[in-house]
This record gives sequence, structure tokens and C-alpha cells, in this order.
Amino acid sequence: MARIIESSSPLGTQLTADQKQSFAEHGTIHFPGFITRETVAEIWRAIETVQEKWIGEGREKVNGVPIKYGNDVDGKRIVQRFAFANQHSPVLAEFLKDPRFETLLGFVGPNARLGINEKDGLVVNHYVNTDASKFTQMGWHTDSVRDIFLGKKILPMLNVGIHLDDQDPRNGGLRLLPGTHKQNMWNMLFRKKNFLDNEPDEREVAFNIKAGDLTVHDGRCWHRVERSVLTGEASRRRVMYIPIIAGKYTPKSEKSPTPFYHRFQHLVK
Ligand SMILES: O=C(O)CCC(=O)C(=O)O
Ligand SMILES: [Fe+2]
Repeated sequence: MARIIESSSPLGTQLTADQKQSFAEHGTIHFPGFITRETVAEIWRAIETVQEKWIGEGREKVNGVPIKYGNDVDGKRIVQRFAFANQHSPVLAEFLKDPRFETLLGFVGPNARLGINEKDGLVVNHYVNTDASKFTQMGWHTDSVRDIFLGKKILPMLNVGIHLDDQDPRNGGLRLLPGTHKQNMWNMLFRKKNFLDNEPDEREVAFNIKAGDLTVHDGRCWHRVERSVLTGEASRRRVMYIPIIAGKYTPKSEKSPTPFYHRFQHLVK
């Protein structure tokens, strides 16, 4: 079983010296209790509203980013990966105005911003283990590799995760190689086979997640999602991601092309 990364002190209006030091060293940090279970439930209702709308419309993409559909434990059609969910829900858009997201920008510096209209916006991943599920795990990858495919220079990019289910790491969930944000370009590209490799690594760490917790990881860190050993309802894992980015503002629109890295999507089941 992977070592579990210790959670930090809660996130306040300023990053503490310890929080900054720990993030700089490991490339990841786990803040407990970012939002209450009531807020988690409210957010989930907002996500379900977007889901119903997209299923009703037969929508395939948002701003060029494909939507991943699958089936739930009861066979119901569901969205398993949302992009730009914040642009389709006032509740989610408002949630991203929580001043503590501003605090997190401090991990990058004064030019950083929350990517509400860029990259994939607010992503929601919904994993569940059933025969008809299309999303149960994700192989090793770095998020920054997408910038290389897009022909961009690698700029600072952090991914902020807001977790909507408890995750006992013994059953599966997020795994990350701490310190790999400091690796050279060769290792960033080739340390593992992007998205194809699902093997545990002896140096990986896991996270003991409660619904409402927040994690941040540097986009250059190698990470994966281990498939739950459970099936059905007990395997459900829902998590939202919003990027923190720097550099030129590059918003997407409904006219945006589908990025090349989405050709990896079929590898992720
Ligand atoms: O679901 C997770 O916790 C991680 C997802 C992820 O790595 C990604 O969407 O790039
Ligand atoms: Fe990722």
C-alpha cells in the first residue's frame, strides 16, 4: 500500500510558510475540510442539473472538449467527465469566487489566475465501477504534457481538486510521485508511458480523502487514478478540478478546436 501524504493545516486567507515549503518540496498538498458536506451536496445538485441539460441536448462537446458519457450502477446514462461545468451553472461559477482560491494563487505568484475560461475550465470526473461504466481509472500522466502537445512552452500550471466523496486510499483513488515537478523535460515526457501505464510505483503517495477536502498538484507531477477494488455504489468517486495558470490569457469558446491530447481519451476507462 502506498504511503499516505499527511494533510496540511486548513486553507485560510494566506498561505503559511509551512504550506509553501511543503508544496515546493513535494509538488502537492492536501487541505482538509475546504467545504462542508452540505456544500458538497449543493454542488452535486448543480452538477446534476448540468448533466440533465447536456443529456437532454445530446451535447457532445463543450468549447471543443469532448464530454465523456457512461452508465451508472442503475444503468442510467450519466456524464463521467465534464469540462467547463462552471460556464453552465451559476452555482458552480459562484463557488469559484470563494476568496480562498485567490489564496491558492500564491503557490504560483502575482501573475497567476484561476482558469475558469481556459484549458478545460472546471472539470468534473465521475468514476464508478460497473460493467457499463466508461471511467474507472486513469493511467500515469502529467497534466503539463498537454501544453507540449498544444505546442506551448510549459508555464506554471497547478491543478486544484475539490473532492466530493470520501476516498479510503486502500480502495483506490489518486496516486502521485512527489517531487516529480522538479524533473527534467526528458523525465516529464518519458518516465512512464503516458496514460497506458497503470502499475503502482513504490515511490507513489496516496491521499486519505474526505468529501469536501481540497488537493493541489503541480501540473508537472506524475499522477494516476487507481481503480477502486470495490464495485457499484461503494466505488463511486467524484472530484472537480480547476487549473491555476499563468501567461497569456487564452479563453476557449464554442468555436475552439478539439485538442490533440483528447485522442488519449479512449485509453482512459
Ligand atoms: O481524478 C483525479 O483525481 C485525477 C484526474 C486527472 O488526473 C486528470 O483529469 O488529469
Ligand atoms: Fe491529471
